[in-house]
Amino acid sequence: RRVDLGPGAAILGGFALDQADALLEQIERLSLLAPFRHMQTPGGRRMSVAMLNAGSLGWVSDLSGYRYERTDPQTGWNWPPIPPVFLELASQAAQTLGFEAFVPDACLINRYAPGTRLSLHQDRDEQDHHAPIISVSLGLPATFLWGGLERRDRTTRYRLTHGDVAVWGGPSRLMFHGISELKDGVHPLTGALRYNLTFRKTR
Ligand code: MD3
Ligand code: FE
Repeated sequence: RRVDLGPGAAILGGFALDQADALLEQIERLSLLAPFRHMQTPGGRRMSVAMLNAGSLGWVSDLSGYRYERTDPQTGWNWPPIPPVFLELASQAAQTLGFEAFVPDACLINRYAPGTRLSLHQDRDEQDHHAPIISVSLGLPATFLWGGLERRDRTTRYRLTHGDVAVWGGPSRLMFHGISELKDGVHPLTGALRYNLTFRKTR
């Protein structure tokens, strides 16, 4: 099941189902090294999404803005490396859309509880806008909002469920997108949580 959203962008339904157990095990392990935290927006608000990073660079938000950092500001340590099972999956998904030799340097893991949302935004903190972003959804389903190149453009809703992988490349790389408030629910593998992994090449 593949849903094409536009040039360079598609949702690959269930692409990660076989690896889901292994991915969740690695998320658990990573969370012991760089705990999930609610970052602050530059405007001083606490994000409802909890985040952790793996890779040589990690996405950080605080009162001074959004950026990629080599170390965890909470501990001063480097972020943990991206687990091989993550890298293999990201590369295979990228290849499906024709992006060869995709090697991300950052993996951002978002954790959603019921009520958590991610408002409409563009991902433009990466220097390399040519490389795609790969995303993997695990646990509870979510409603994904897919807009255009302008914030005011109308949005289309898609459901992202456990095991779905999406590839965002080419002209779709800079489209506005977001996640609606997560609904209550229980997933056999994650309980009342949804996880989303994004793989990025930041430089
Ligand atoms: C379209 N994450 O981490 S995944 C993000 O489910 C983010 O946690 C959401 O948006 C989540 O930045 C949505 C789908 C997604 C991810 C990255 C994209 C769509 C994208 C980058 C460019 C265009
Ligand atoms: Fe995003």
